[in-house]
Amino acid sequence: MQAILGTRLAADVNLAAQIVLLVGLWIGFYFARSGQITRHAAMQTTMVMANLFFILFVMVPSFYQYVILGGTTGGIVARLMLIHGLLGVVAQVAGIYVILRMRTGLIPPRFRVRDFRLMMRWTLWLWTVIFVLGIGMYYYRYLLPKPVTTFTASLERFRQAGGDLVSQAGELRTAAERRDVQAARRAAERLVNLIEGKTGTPYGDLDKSGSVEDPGDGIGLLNYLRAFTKAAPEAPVASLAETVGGWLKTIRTDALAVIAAADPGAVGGKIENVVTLAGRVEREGIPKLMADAPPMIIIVMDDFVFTRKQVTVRKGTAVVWINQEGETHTVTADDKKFNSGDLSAGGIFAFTVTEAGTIPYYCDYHGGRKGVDMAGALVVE
Ligand code: HEM
Ligand SMILES: [Cu+2]
Repeated sequence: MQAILGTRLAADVNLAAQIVLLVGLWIGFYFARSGQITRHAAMQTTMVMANLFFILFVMVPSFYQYVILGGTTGGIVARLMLIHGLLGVVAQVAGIYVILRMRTGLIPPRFRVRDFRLMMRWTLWLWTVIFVLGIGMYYYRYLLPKPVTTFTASLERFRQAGGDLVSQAGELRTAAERRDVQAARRAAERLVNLIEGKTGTPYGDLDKSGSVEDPGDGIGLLNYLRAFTKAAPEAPVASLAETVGGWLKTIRTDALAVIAAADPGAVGGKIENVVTLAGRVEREGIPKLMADAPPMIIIVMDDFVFTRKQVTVRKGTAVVWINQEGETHTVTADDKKFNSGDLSAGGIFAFTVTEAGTIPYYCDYHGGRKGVDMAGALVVE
């Protein structure tokens, strides 16, 4: 069902061509073994020169888009591309070298490999390995079904996070009363992580306990607030989000003070402050935001996928995308109705749908139009 146009067409044509070229080279090898040298030379020359075309017009552009423009070096596809591309250049240069060596006098004597038969054999094997790596890339990009996770940043999770905030603040206070430094620091870490989310700083194993504790979904309450602000940039939502953000930042600062303190009993005032503000976020902040905000949904970008590939939304819904990983992505409509530009870790983009219909979109670096690789679709009703 996937499109036969867009980036996928180039990949499919390249794949077919590469199979032909590899088979041709092995047939050419057989010609050499059976003494048909003229045929051998003609075959290998044709295959190597034809490959130059595919390298220059399909593979280098694809590499340029994904690895260079996207700045992507992480993830299996990018790693395969790097190894494949490096070896590919070596194999292609070796192939051209052999052709020049055999057919012309252009290679100066001191650059002439003595055992060029061995070299040809090595080149053919290297080529085969590169081919297999190429198949691997094709498999990971276009064939392997990407998990459409059940993980969704949802407003329901946002609402629950208010309760998490209150219960961690409670634990913090109890721990401090018992002078339990470890428990206090653990609760403080959970508060900070809940507020920052995994793309925030600080985030992580703040109390050095050996594990990262985050009772939330990793999005971070501050990012949820930014999503609200993007979805409804006017008052009252934006100003309310700012107020709640101020409370959360104070909680974060005070929680960090608890982690740094030798005795949680010494920062009792800050802990009381955390308890008060957490209650305010839960009771006043979150419910009011949810009541005032326009209908909205959040789509997370993580692990080179839009975690909800296809979503059905009502007209008037604000769709908010959040990039939750260190790779740069874009949210680009196939028809360019919207284009986020580069979104790095924590980057947010919003678009309010106003007309019924299907809007396919993709990441400009890791996907393509018509649902290729990193891509998704909005179905507006
Ligand atoms: C002997 C040389 C080479 C052979 C036999 C070869 C073979 C292949 C094969 C079989 C594929 C899978 C089909 C596809 O996804 O398009 C592929 C893809 C690819 N190759 Fe090569 N390749 C060679 C050289 C290179 C070089 C020099 C580069 C360098 C920059 C390169 C970069 C890529 C990229 C980026 C893809 C993924 C294309 C995409 O799916 O968008 N290859 N190659
Ligand atoms: Cu991307």
